[in-house]
Amino acid sequence: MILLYPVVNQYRNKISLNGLWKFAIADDFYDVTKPIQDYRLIGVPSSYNDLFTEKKIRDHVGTVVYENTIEFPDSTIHNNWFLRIGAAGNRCKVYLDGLLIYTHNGGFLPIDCSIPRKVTINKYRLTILLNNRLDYQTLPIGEIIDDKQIIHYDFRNYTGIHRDSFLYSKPNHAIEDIYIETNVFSKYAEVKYQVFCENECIVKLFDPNDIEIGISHGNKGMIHVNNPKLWDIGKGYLYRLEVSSNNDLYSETFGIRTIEVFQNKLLLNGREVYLKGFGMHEDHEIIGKGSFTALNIRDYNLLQWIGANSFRTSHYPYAEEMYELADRYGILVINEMPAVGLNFWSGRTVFAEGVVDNKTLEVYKQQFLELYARDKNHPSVIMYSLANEANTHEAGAFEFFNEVVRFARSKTNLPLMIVEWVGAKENKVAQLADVIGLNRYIGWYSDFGDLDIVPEKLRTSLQEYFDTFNKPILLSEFGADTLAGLHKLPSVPFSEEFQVEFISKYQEVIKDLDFIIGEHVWNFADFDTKPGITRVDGNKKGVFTRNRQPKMVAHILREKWIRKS
Ligand code: GCB
Repeated sequence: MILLYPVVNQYRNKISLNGLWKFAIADDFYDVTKPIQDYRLIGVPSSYNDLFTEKKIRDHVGTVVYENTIEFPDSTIHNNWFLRIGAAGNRCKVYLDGLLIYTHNGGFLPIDCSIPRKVTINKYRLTILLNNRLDYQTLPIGEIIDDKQIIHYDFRNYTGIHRDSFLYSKPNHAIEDIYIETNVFSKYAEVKYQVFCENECIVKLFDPNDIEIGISHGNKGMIHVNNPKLWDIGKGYLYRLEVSSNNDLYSETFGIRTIEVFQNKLLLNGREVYLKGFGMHEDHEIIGKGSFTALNIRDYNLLQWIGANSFRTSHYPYAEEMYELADRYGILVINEMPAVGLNFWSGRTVFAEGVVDNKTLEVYKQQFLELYARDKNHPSVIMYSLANEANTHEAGAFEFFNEVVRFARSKTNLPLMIVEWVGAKENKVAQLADVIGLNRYIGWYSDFGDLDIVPEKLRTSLQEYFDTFNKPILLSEFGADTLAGLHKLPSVPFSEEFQVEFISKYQEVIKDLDFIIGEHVWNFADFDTKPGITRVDGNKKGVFTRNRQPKMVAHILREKWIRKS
């Protein structure tokens, strides 16, 4: 699995495919051999759902088609060209002049495939079929019942070409992949690397000021760094390995830092760190899950303003650019797999043959491989979250998660977290994780509106987890739906005052519990969901509005979090 990000240099090129495409709702018998008929214009990147005015497009379940013409400059006839789409949901088939060249399952990880070219032709019809159906062999999982898509999680099943898309080229015998591992000692660090390339490479190391500080010959080696500048919260010190062969060049940035879980604490560079931040979503008006740098920058500026040091990519891997920004801003990222919806919120069993079973597990492993391949060198990624609110009290859950943890552990040394909703006593899997994520909504989904009950119930539920599993706990979700601008004195649920009281109550409880390694408020911003009687225009638990403006609680959090840094 190779997913180095496309770059331009003297040996490599890329051509953006962002912008106008042709689009149509299709069916499963769509004829790709003919150019698209009756199409509409569409913008990439973006979800398609909220761009048009018809419900039948917004709510379409099944296949849609995107089409574009691609053309290569004459001078590049001998290069090897590839297609890279940051993400397109959910299942994807890529055709070139009507011929299938690639299929991909997974709406949150890159589509990356080589473009077979004919010497005499330089212009091709690129057709992308996307199928947004979710079933037991997709992540998130879903069910189709009576032709209706049923999802068991709380965000929109937005569909489209969501992230930046390129054609990019690599030379023959290219530098295919670079693995970097750092070890920190008291006065120096070791930078170990492995390059995957058929040719012999030279590796140069540059410090955060871009000054060359080391060189090594060979595809596997180590470079010493004296007095390294450690990557840290708010200090996005990035080193750069410049790898070159006789016909290729690739620069990979990385940070020097350590992460470990030790005696129920999370340590960054040997120092205890308390996580302050949010579960987030990729979600905006109009563009849905489309990723845009300017909007991402706004989110990072708000994270900095409020004094957050971390976030969880709930409930799926985000666009690559988000991790690049996190590296630079010095923000800690908990990278979550799209394993959400593994819960029917009823008595029905999830972990069973024909439901979430070995086939689902294979899909999971493939997506974890892709996630790890894509994100392995980002210093901002400090932990992997393997699932959100699965039915971990079921007997079959143990077998599934045992294998998931074994597999993830065989790839990464980073701490592994599983985010839980069930109580400690019935949980069958929490002992497998290094960190337990707990989502708690006492005073909201239970004991609605009663904040007096929160201290005792919350403390008991957290303490029970710690006593049972002896693992550090991240309070990974807590929050209350809040209508921006609704003020009530005394407070009532949905008012801004209630959100302040709710969040403050939780903070008061956890401040005395030293096994709690952090607090992630649910959610960073309001976001859209499937329609439902508990959702008026989406989920309103945001500390910021969907338009990224602060609710009252944002100012309160800012005061506390900045003081606590
Ligand atoms: C949860 C889920 C999250 C929901 C949230 C809510 O426990 O993990 O996806 O959005 O609750 O607001 O209901």
